[in-house]
Amino acid sequence: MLKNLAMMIDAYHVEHGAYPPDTNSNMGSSETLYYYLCVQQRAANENIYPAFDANANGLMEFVSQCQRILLYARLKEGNREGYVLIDPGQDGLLGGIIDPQRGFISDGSDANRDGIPDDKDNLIESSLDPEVK
Ligand SMILES: [Ca+2]
Ligand SMILES: [Ca+2]
Ligand SMILES: [Ca+2]
Repeated sequence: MLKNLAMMIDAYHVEHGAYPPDTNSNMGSSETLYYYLCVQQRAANENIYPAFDANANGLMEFVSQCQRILLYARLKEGNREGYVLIDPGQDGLLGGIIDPQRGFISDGSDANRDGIPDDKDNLIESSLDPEVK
């Protein structure tokens, strides 16, 4: 479940005082997340969520049950920090953009022209810390 992965991100935040990076050299965001939660932490987090090298570049990434690559981004709004984690669903399409402050924003697009907005089947976990005074 996506929630399990979100819990791992929260645990990382508690331990490191920051959310896992969303970019690392030429890795995709899901590969970067896998790297920080699994590779760097040495197997302690294995089997929390399906991972597979779906784009065959030699680096593992978190993938949904239908083998779609997840998207992950850190958020920052003022002094509040957070993240958004997205399973693009069966269609594998995001149907919007990831705003670095507000997280996922639907654009209502229907790139696969099935009459259904592409973000309709997305699963999203998102968190933004309370304002630090
Ligand atoms: Ca990969
Ligand atoms: Ca979708
Ligand atoms: Ca669609």
